[in-house]
Parts: sequence; structure tokens; C-alpha cells
Amino acid sequence: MLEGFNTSGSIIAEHIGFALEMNLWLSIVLFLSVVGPMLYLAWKYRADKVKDEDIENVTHHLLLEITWTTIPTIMMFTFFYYGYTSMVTARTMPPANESIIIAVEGKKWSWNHTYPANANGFVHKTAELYAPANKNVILEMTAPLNDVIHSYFVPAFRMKEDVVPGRITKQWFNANEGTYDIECAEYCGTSHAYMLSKINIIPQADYDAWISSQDSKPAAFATGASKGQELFESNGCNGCHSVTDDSILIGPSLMGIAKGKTAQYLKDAIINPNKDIADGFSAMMPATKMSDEDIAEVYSYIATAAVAKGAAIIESNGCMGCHTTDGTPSAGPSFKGMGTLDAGYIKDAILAPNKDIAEGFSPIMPATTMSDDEIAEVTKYLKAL
Ligand SMILES: [Cu+2]
Repeated sequence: MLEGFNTSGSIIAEHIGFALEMNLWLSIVLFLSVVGPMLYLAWKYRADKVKDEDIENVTHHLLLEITWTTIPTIMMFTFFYYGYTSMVTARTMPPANESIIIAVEGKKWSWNHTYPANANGFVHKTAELYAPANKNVILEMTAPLNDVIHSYFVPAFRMKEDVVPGRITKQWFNANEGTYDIECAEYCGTSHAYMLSKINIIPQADYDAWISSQDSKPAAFATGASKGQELFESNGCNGCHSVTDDSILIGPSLMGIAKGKTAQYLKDAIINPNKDIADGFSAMMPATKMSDEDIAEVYSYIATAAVAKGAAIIESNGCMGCHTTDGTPSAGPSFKGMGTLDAGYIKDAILAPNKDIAEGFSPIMPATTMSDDEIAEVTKYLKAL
């Protein structure tokens, strides 16, 4: 972690870095100018070298007193000057008409960024922040009323500010191209330490192209993930829910939800999450605003996420050349219904296919090399058919 930390990623980081270095070196000079003479004099006038009667009673020394008052005072005001000016830089928002204003919402436990509407009125929302290089960006930050206090911290920018329910706080940056970490710096509950995201500073042209499109991410960051998966991730659902296996994170696993629950149930769960709470879970899920179309995308993503890996493995190994998933036999039998076979049988059928051959099929299936993990994914997929 701490991506981009050791750089002058932003204007504020440069100012604060300079103030820090100035304080460090002036502190070293001040320390040595006090402790150095003290040690030297303690040694020079040690008890066995100096007789009491040789010691003069000096009442004052004007030049020395002026010197040791003036020089440290100037140094201390130097501290103050750079401390004050770097604070003013960090706390003075640039003019709004020369800046991009991005709304930030911090909720348990994810960050959401909402951008100004583009020319067609489309509003982008992302989990990771995207902004153009060398351009002022103002963050207007808040948290939902029923949430807790978070703190938006970008270590590489030396930038940190509380995000408070019902209040808008602001901070700004003007940064160089690169990827930088966002952390939550206010303890906000169970998954506080995982309330992480990233700031991606990209060329202005890439940013403009993305903002004028309806793409969920700038071209360089596109993953080929489905819309449902992107919504699931950009709304931070993956911070608390697994969809690819049945492990319980903060919230219950959503794997297989499509089998037992309707799309309407999922919609209620997103918009009014604390209406029905499964045993063993407390009412902690934040409500999320989502359109009906988006909920349908998320539903179909959840419905297929657990077996998407298995489906991809089957696809890439060419199994679909001879097998179908809809029950009709092709060169080989259909996969449909094979989910009732035990896992050991499926493994044998992949690695040593001609050991047991169903009636009516000749030993023509080639053996396929697959890891145990891959076989497990394929098995999961077959069971879901
Ligand atoms: Cu937090």
C-alpha cells in the first residue's frame, strides 16, 4: 500500500514536504546549538580542572544575549511562516470555475465519487476516483445521516479531512499523473481498515473522453466486467458481500441468491436493506439508491458470478465443442444434469475421460489437464446448471 507516497504527487504535498524539511533542518541546528555548547562547557569546566576561586560571577553579556535571542526567534518564525503558508495552501479552495468539483460520499465501508453531469446530462459514479493531471479538483465530502464519521486520507497528497454525516467538508488537490491510495483515517467500525480506494490521475484528454461517454471507467481502466459487476463494485457491495463463494464477510454471501430470492427481494434489500435481516446479522447495511435497470444488472451478475469462472474454464478448454448445457446431446452428452454426479467422478472424467464411458458414446474425449482449483470451479458450474 501507500502507492505514490514517496513523490511530490500534488501541490499541497510539495508545500507540506518543504515545510517538513525546513522544520527538520532548523530543529537539528537549534538542537546542536544548545546541546553542543552545553556538553563542551561541562567538559571544559569539569570539577577536577577548575578551582572555585577561579570562577567569575558574570551578571550579563549584552552581545551574547542579543545573539541567542535574535537568531532562534528568526528560526522559530521561519517554522511558523512555512507551517502557516502550507496550511493556507491546503485549506484555501481554488476558484470553483477553475476546478472540477467531485462529490464524495463515505459510508460503511466504501467511498463513492460522483462527477459533474456531462453535456448529455449523464452523471458518472465511481468507487475509485479519476481526475485529470495538473488540474484543480475540489472534493465536497459527506456521509449519510445514519452513518458514522470517516476521514478521507490520501497519504501521497498529504491530504486528510473528516467526512461527517449531515455536513459538507472540502479539500482539494492538483496532482501529477499516477495512482495514489485513499484510506479512511477515522476508525469507523469492523471493516474500517478495508475502506480503501484509489485516485487515478490521468491525462486530460483521457479524462475528457471518459466524461463525455457513458462508460463506467476511463478506457485504460476498462476490465471487460459486466455492468452488474461494475455496479456491484462501484457501490462498494463487494466490501461486505461475497458472490463467488459462500464465505460470510461482514454481510452474508450472495452466492446463489437468484435461486431462492426474486429480483424484487434484491431490490428491497438494496433500497431498504434493514427490512428483512437474516439471523445473525445486525441492521448495519446502508441503503443505496439504484435504478430498476441497474438492480436488474446487479441481479444477473450475482446470479452468475459464482459460476462465471467455471463457465470460462469450460469455454477456454473447448468443452463446448462437444457438450451442451441445455440437455441436448452433441458429440458428447450434455452437461445439464451432471451436477448430480459426485466431484470425484467429474474429476476423473476430465483427467482420464475414457475410464467410464456412458452407453452410446465412444471413447473419443481427449484428456484435459486442469488444476484441482479449476476442476472445483467447473464442478460448481455443472451443479448450477
Ligand atoms: Cu471509514
